[in-house]
Amino acid sequence: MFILAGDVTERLIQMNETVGHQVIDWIKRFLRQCKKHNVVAFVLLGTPSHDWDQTAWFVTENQEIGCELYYADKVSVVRIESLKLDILAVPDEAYPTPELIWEEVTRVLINAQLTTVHFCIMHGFFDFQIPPTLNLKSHSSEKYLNITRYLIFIGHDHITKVHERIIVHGSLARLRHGEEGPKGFYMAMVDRETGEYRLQFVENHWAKLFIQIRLDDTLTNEQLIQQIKTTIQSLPNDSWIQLIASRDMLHQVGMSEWRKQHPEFNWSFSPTNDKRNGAGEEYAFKITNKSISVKRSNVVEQVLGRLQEKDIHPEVMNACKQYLEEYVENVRD
Ligand SMILES: [Mn+2]
Repeated sequence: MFILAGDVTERLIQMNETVGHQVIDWIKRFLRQCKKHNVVAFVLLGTPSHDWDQTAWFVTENQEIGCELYYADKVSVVRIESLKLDILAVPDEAYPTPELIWEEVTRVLINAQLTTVHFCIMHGFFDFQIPPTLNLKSHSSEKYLNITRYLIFIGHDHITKVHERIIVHGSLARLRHGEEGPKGFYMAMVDRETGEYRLQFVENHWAKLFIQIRLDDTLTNEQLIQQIKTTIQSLPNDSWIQLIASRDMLHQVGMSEWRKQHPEFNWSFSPTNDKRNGAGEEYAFKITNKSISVKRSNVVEQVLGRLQEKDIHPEVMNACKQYLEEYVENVRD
């Protein structure tokens, strides 16, 4: 089975963009390879502001290709008959809090008449992934481990971590500074009798490099320039380099000169008093903007949610709900 645990794309893609064509072409090639090698494909919806439901392209493209594809865009138990596996799928932000998501998990397990599943495929953060100082809400690793016979795969975090039987696979490529760890994917082999498993991390050696250079303030100007030159000399083109130092030092080493002399790299300069430095880990968690895509399945809930904030009489609300539902049912796509 080949698992894509959410965030296949990182933004909304317009149909007239070249990258849009490339993504659809990639999806087709991926599905054809799965079909050819008789591999089950499992695709989970990730963060709404990254995937924007574009992952549904897999389903549309697969209508002609016909590989064994499972697409999960809600909290659900997915039964894979060909492999005799029960999978719990948990997309990102399926409900406003991890507690409500867990309630839904218990509900879908009861409906499926199950107390455990073989694997969980999830998107979001577990408790052990969040720095304790941040006090952010997250999935309980204990609860999910208790209902999982084999392994849990969770997407969202760019950096890979393994905690007990939970595999945070991380991203395939590097996306920003402060995340210099290896990027790639995992191969997992599970003995279905004993539950014993073997994990192999396959590093993507083509992942673009993001290198931070902290300038040592005890060095002379010439030594600093030498420090930068030594670090960048073996880097592949199109690497991202960030110099971190006080504003004065950054001026001394000549920011625009580096850009001019080495246009093969992407340069950025970060003064040490910039809050984003040194707190890279915390910064990564402070994304509070929420994006949603309005669609037939959620438009009533979204409009009523807005109206509820406006202190409208319950009878009027009920009438609105009824009219909206009727309208959505009758309107054409
Ligand atoms: Mn995500």
